[in-house]
Amino acid sequence: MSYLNLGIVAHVDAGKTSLTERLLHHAGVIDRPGSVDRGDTTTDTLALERERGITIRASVASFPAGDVTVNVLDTPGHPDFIAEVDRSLAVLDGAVLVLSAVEGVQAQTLVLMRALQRLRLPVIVFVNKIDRRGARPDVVADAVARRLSPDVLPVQRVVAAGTPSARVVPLPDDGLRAWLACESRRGTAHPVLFGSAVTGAGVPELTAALGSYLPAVDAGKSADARSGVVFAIDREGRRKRSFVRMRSGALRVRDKIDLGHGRAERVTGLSVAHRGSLDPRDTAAAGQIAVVHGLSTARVGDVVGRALPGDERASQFPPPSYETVVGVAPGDRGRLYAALTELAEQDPLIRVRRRGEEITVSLYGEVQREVLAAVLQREYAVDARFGEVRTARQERIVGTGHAVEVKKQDGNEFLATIGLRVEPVRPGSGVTFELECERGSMPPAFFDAVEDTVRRELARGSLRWPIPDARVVMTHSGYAPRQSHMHQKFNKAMSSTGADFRGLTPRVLAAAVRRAGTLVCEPVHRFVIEMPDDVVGSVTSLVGRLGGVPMESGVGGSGGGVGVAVVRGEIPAGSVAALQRDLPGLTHGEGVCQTVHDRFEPVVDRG
Ligand SMILES: Nc1nc2c(ncn2[C@@H]2O[C@H](COP(=O)(O)OP(=O)(O)OP(=O)(O)O)[C@@H](O)[C@H]2O)c(=O)[nH]1
Ligand SMILES: [Mg+2]
Repeated sequence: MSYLNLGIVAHVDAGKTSLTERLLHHAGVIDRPGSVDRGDTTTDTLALERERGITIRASVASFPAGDVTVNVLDTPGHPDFIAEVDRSLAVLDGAVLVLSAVEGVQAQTLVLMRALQRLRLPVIVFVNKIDRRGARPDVVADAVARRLSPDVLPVQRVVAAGTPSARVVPLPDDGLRAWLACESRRGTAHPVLFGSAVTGAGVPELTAALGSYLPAVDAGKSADARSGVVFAIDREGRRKRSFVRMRSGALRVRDKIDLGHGRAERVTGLSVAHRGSLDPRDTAAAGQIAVVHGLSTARVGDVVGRALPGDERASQFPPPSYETVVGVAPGDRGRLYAALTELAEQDPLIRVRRRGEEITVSLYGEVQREVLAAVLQREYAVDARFGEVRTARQERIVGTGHAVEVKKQDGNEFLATIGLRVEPVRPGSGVTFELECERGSMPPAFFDAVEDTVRRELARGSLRWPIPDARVVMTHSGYAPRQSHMHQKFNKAMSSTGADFRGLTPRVLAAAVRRAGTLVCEPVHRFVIEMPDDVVGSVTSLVGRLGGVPMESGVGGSGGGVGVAVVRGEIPAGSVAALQRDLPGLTHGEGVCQTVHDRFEPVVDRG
């Protein structure tokens, strides 16, 4: 038996969920393909997904394709839910990147393709919606080659495009297919296929292509050492479920698992994706996705068993650009914080910060805020009020700063000596923690307490804003050994505990960061605006007024329309809402603007 963990990824509304239904239907797993518009698909199961007709959480179903069992992960396309996609990417063997034959290459398509390429994942490009009026499969295939990757090769052509009878015909194989299969499995070239998730055209061909162009994992490795990774967490009722992708070895009910959070826990229940549902099992084998009960301490990214190189992978997508203050009736504040913390555990890119009475959550956008409000209300019965969405900022260390506090000196009330030096590093390189003092000078638990606190404080932004990148060096250490008065018990007042180190670290760190100096940075987005060509002048000056920089302009939209102009450039995230608001008025309602986060840059005073 072999498995293929397959991601279906695309921009919003490209047809991922509809295509997943078609694949399940073609494999005989469901009797008739469900419909997003009727709200009865296999993978959009949340009430909110069915009401809104969009995917919010990734979900898994499985179907047979030849002798391979395909676990298909249908992912959300709305950029507000990119964190879901990110987690799915960590466990894929390959992906189908879906485009619409009408809308073509979108900003989000590029973002996704770049992430897939960075991970060297094998990708099949599927141009969907060939039945829809206005479908231009050839134009879109050219745009794919031009903008996504030159290493693509269409293996079909479409007849009767743009009509309900549109279908696909294989192109003659002039010896290239074997080469393409080989390159595709290595992620270095990508076949382009066409079809329609509504009529089912091209779906049998796509199913066959999964076997030829993507690599499956052999379950034969079950005897090897166990290795798996937690890639999603959710709750069924109040019961926590961990989604684990098994890479080698096996996982069984009653196995004791140590995820590295201080205590081993027992697997109390296990299911695997089987056809359209999750089936209870005793064992999950290499290649399978297991839904595991009993791991109450599990977090996304945890390794089950043996770690492999690359497990420490960083997020493929930028952090949220926005944040908002969340308020509730005073008596509900504790419940709100608990609910948000639980949600953040399911979604590690959602950061919850609490400073005094104020609770802030980070967000990708307005839709995510609406969904969060609905989830809090329905699942936690918390009536939350959200403040204005504002730009999430970060701080960048610019110099070197050092601070030391010695135990029993200068009013240090903690039984701990800590010295920390903070240094700048290249943006994007993360936080590193190193020791310049003797490792043997203190029990390891105290060093761990300092490191954990440093990382938490920097990520939390308890100083002002989160500091994602820094080199932190511990220069001084000291503690009071475990001691007691004669014939008495262990005395906390005379001996250091972890709490002394956790208590003192924030203060030393804050002093070191203050001395190092920081720059406040704001998120900058890349934008693409399509508009009638007679308004380019007024749109570029609007962009300029909002602090943006138009960098490139040309004619023709993604499909090369007549009289359509395109302007690309960069704009501070804080100005995106104003741009979206003012664009229709300047463009006779015809301007379309897409933006994606690019990076954080020091805030410029636009006076
Ligand atoms: N004509 C036509 N419509 C399609 C096709 N595929 C999907 N649609 C329609 O496009 C809309 C979006 O389809 P979904 O399957 O929800 O798209 P999605 O990519 O899963 O959307 P998100 O999960 O929200 O990103 C629905 O109204 C579908 O009926 C197709 O091949 N042809
Ligand atoms: Mg969907």
